[in-house]
Amino acid sequence: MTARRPLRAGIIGTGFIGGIHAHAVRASGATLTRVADTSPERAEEAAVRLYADRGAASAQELIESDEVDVVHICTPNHLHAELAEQALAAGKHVICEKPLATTVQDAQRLVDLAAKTDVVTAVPFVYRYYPTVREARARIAAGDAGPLWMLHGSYLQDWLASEADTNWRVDPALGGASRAFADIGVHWCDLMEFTTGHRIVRLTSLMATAFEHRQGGDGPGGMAPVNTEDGATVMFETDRGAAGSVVTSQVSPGRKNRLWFSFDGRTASYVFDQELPDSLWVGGRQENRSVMRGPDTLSPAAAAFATVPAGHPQGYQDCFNAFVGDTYASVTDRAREGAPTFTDGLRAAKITAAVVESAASRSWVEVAA
Ligand code: SOE
Repeated sequence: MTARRPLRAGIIGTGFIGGIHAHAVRASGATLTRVADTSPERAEEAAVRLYADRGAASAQELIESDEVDVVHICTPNHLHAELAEQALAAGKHVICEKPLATTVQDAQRLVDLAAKTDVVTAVPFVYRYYPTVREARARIAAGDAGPLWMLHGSYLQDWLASEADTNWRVDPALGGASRAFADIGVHWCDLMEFTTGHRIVRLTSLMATAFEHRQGGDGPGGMAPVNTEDGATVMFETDRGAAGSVVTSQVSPGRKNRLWFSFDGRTASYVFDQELPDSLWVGGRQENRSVMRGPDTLSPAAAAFATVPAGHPQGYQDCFNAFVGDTYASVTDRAREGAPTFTDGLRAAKITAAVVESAASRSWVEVAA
């Protein structure tokens, strides 16, 4: 058997998330040949920091490079659609950070363009890769809980819990019309739809801000008005007749990255907590159980995602590595069931648009199919 040439990856945008992608590229056996940032100098600095072969002078140079097979887009949100379109036009496989696009129209255009090619597309809904999430999914698919009727949870963070905290995501021109929901609420909705098989058909939402101003503007005291939500609550109905709700917030002091769900059926409920991801809580009328992650505790579909021995924490970077590994396997081998694609990015854009519309109109809104 002859060894295959490793895939060659290029990463555009080398901040926090670009670094996570770089680790995942290497963990998946690929070579990081190029990185690009806002200037050639920053790209060269990032190439050293992220162990890339070299910096590209621009995003366009990276996309057109003969030494890049897969383009990872890790820039601020407003650049995603344009760069993804250029990468597709250049015949490259594309992993684009979420949101795939800041409008449904742009996300739809990307899905349509990708459908005309044979490249692989992906959006990092990486929480799908926790073995305990897969365990809940397997048990729900097997009907262990009976019909699910109540789907609820939250996704809470605190990295913006001070008016001194700011970020490009706060500015709608860079981040899009929604901030907290588009950044983290979409993860929860993706996880819910992926794990349960239910689809949100209509919803009503409320958006709120904890801070009217944050630092970093030209106003008095260097402050800028805040025009995106610090948090959103969403109540919804699904195509299979369940009710549900999710609270998302980036100003919940003490909550670092608490993506939590409870999916409740008549005979069991399944609870997952991203800050304690090595166990799945299974609620029952007579007794509750905590299923630990391990090769002999999970069903085969979930055990396949347990990459370190039981009792050794498996976390966020491991999920990212598994996601990138799955995406690369789709390039070299065959499409993997459960790997999130541009179609899932479009789905998130549709739900986000409905959340924004509902909050503005204070009414129930149908989610586009
Ligand atoms: C910031 O809120 C962030 O990095 C998100 O952008 C990621 O998608 C999430 O996984 C962790 O938090």
